[in-house]
Amino acid sequence: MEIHSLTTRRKFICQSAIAAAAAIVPRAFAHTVRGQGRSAIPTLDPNSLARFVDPLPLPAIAQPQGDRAAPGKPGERLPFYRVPIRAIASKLHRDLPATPLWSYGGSVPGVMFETQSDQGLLVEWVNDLPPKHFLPIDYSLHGAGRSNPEVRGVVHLHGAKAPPESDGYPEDWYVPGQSRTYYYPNQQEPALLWYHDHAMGITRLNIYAGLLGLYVIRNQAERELQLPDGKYEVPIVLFDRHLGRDGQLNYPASADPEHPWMPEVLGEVPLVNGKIFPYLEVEPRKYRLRVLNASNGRKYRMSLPADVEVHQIGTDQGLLPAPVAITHLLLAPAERADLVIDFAPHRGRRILFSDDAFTLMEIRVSASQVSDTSELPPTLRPVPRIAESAAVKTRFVTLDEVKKGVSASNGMLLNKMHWDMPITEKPVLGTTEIWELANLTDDVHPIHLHLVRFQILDRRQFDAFQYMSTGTLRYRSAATPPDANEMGWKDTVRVNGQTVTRIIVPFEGYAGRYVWHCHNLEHEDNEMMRPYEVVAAGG
Ligand SMILES: [Cu+2]
Repeated sequence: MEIHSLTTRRKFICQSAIAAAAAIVPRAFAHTVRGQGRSAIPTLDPNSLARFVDPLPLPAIAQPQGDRAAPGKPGERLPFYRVPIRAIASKLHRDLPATPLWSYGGSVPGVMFETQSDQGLLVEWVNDLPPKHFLPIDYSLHGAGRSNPEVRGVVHLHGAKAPPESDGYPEDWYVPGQSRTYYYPNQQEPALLWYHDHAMGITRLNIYAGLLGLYVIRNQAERELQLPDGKYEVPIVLFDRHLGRDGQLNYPASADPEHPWMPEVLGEVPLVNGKIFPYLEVEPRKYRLRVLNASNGRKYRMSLPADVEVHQIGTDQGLLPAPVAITHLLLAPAERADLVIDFAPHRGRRILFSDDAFTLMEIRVSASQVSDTSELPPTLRPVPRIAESAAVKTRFVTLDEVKKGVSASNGMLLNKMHWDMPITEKPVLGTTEIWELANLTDDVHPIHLHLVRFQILDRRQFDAFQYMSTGTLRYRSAATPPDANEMGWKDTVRVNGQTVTRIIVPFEGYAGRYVWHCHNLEHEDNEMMRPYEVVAAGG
């Protein structure tokens, strides 16, 4: 038994060494990782697979099943969708057997919603999952105890301004055989949103299993820009996984069977829209690529060859004020980027779409002559900067790494507070606040607030050690403004290690209870998530 576990541990050390060469790996990673349950299956080395043999799959567009009365407005009818959440098997690569996954609507990424600003819709999310989970639950995590049913889920539409009862509160999970109908008013500007599971304590496992999909909001003003559309607009969903050579999902576990939680999960297999090393055939003209990082913990730093011009036109919550020429694209988990790339100068060429760690996809530009009436306009939409003086309150909140009990694994907290402690963040509906996110750790944490969109004010390094030992905040640098491609509306912000990142947030939409959290899913599941409550003015 001991020999067995040593062998498996060595195997995973090799994996993490591969990952370490390519990406940021936390200190705890290398010496605590081992497989769980499936340790007899050798790990798949993606370099053993043929490259670019599968076309890039595109998710099917969700179709409404008639209409239903709008909540609270019986005279108004809204499109009604029903999405089954169920186990599927999907081929991730031509030469691998099909992989068991969990899916929204039959594919991973799931069925894709296309809708318009101010066109509300209803979705019945139907839990048809099997009764047993196939990934290793850590029963010691808050909300994941053995008294709960193993399989449970709740859907959150990331980036949506949705009423609290339709936001997918982590404790609002439900079990196989049940469904919930959520109302998405879409009273917000065009953006690429995404929906995913948010069940307390097992979100990382449910999303890893495949519970994620895209949701696009459009409007007339955006159509008038004549950006590339139709088949010239391509969604790109990135995530990474550990796979066995049999193509099955592996989720790593710590060496402590009572506390299998891992602080960070970086798979060695990159997937684009659910395929390993796919290819995308394009015409020599402009394309719009809408990129989502749906990984549990991996940050991507993507690039194309230096002579291929890339303009970023949008971020999490829609268009930037103007296109920004970029050479690299940094995306942390849950961030989105809207890109325009003109392939006209690259007729007949094969172009690699890469990350610092991986080759992701091959883009094949046809040799044909085509006409292109789409535009890359010099300006996109106004994004007025919110004046700091508009804020009625400034909150200083910390991002913390803590030792939890006797477990060797560290936990992550916000403001040193656990999930079930009293709510401390209670912004007033209709007011604007500045949140100073002080990261006391060395790692980047992508922080996401539900319900709202915000702007990044600046980032500033500080002495985290001095702050922790004396409570004094001493800055080490001048404040730096956000990157040019972060100057739009955001809903997720990279908070770098030992840095205070300031965001300015108008709390608009609905009063009620929401959450804010780190979007590294391993952190989120180990309590780097807190409820917050938007309170009605005068309430
Ligand atoms: Cu985090």
